[in-house]
Amino acid sequence: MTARRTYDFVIAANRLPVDRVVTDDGEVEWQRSPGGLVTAMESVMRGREAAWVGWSGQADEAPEPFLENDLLLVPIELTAQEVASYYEGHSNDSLWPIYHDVIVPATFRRRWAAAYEKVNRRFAQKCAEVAAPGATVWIHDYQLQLVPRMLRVLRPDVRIGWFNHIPFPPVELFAQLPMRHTILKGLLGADFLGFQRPADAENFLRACRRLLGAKTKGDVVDVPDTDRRVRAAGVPISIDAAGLSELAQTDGVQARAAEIREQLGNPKTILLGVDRLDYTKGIRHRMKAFGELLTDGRLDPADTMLVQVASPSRERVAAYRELRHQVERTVGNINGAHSPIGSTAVTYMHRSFPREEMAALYCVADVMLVTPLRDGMNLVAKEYVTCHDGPGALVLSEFTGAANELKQAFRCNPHDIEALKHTILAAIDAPEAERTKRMRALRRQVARNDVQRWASNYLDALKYAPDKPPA
Ligand code: GDG
Repeated sequence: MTARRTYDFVIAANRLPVDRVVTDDGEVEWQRSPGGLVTAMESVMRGREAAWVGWSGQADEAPEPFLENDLLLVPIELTAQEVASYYEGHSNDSLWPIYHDVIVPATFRRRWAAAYEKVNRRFAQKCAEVAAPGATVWIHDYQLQLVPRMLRVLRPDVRIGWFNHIPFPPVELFAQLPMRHTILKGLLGADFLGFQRPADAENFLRACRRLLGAKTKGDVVDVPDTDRRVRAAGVPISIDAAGLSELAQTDGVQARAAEIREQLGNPKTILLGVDRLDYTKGIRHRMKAFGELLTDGRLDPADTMLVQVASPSRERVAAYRELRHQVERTVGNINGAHSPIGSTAVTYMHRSFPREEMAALYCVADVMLVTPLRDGMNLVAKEYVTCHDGPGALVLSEFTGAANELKQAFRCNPHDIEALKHTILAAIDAPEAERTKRMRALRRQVARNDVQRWASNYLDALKYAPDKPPA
């Protein structure tokens, strides 16, 4: 059917923006997943012929390309073994730890690396098939770092951009990767490389100088042995602030927020954590600080409680299973030691919730705890300040990309437990006027720099990247 048509705007990401659901009568349906990337793309794809290349999330299954609201979805097939080697192995057990400060040790396996190359080639070939002459192809994230170069070889006519959702590590860590040269050369196939922070782009430029001997001038690299130049710069991602703020203000969400407060027993202070259950998110450090504040008697479990949403993530990777045990043991210990009869000091939920429920939780939280040890951006911080209308407080780790922009947050170093305790208390105890003022400034910051702005900034940077100066 549509397979032979080509498109002037192509997105490639590990996952398609849809989830497979089986209806009650056994039919397979695809539901649009509500992520921020999809929303951002909707605004830039409007009025364009666009295709999205990605994996469906099901191993050994490759549905034919299908249309979803004018967007052609092009599934990439992955075998169960490729899911284990390309995705869980090389992407999430080799690259992810290296790109996040080696919080847990990285594991390298040659067959994982080989599968990563093979799957990247499959993505590149599919992009080459669906891209129209002179198309723009926007590739996303650490799973697809070899695609830019592979695609350039197949289709030198297309404009290629890549955006990294996670940090880019300092060269001292990056250099551990057996595939380090291949990755740098792979990325240099693009015209423009976008990162969450300028510091990530600088790490990339330094790696090009040190490991490839490339020359750089400002934020532009001369690609060795070619006459090409590639720009690398920070373009911080954001959220659909207007859409989320509208959702948070609906009667349904407001009523649910009041109901949650009631169900929690109307405590004076509700602290909230929302994370994928990932060792980068600093959940254990947060729990430790909260537990000690209760033990020290500086917080009273009768009027302060912590709600922690930990959405299930990468459960087949050993480090994630271990983290789950540790977090659940800690929650059990805190609750065993401190929960009053009829309530719990920590309400822990290891499951996912609909967007409306997340918005209600953000509305009800007096203090939001965002304490990652390393995080590319952290959208949860931006979602909280957008939803919470009133005197809230955001405790934000300095090791998130978001800390670069959200200057009115209560900033913390999660490794320093004593200081973290201090910051949590400061956020709880700050005068209402100060909390209101800080939150207003934060909300304004996110509203001005929303995901639509991110996407258009990115695409402008790609259009005017140095190989092609402004007309
Ligand atoms: C990567 C980078 C970067 C979570 N639980 C539920 C749920 N969520 C939503 C949140 C938020 C998103 O998932 C998580 O985004 P984060 O940015 O916090 O973190 P990662 O998943 O690690 O994302 C990160 C991001 O890419 C974007 O570039 O910021 O640094 O690691 O939107 O709300 N949503 C729903 N139910 C849940 O239970 N509906």
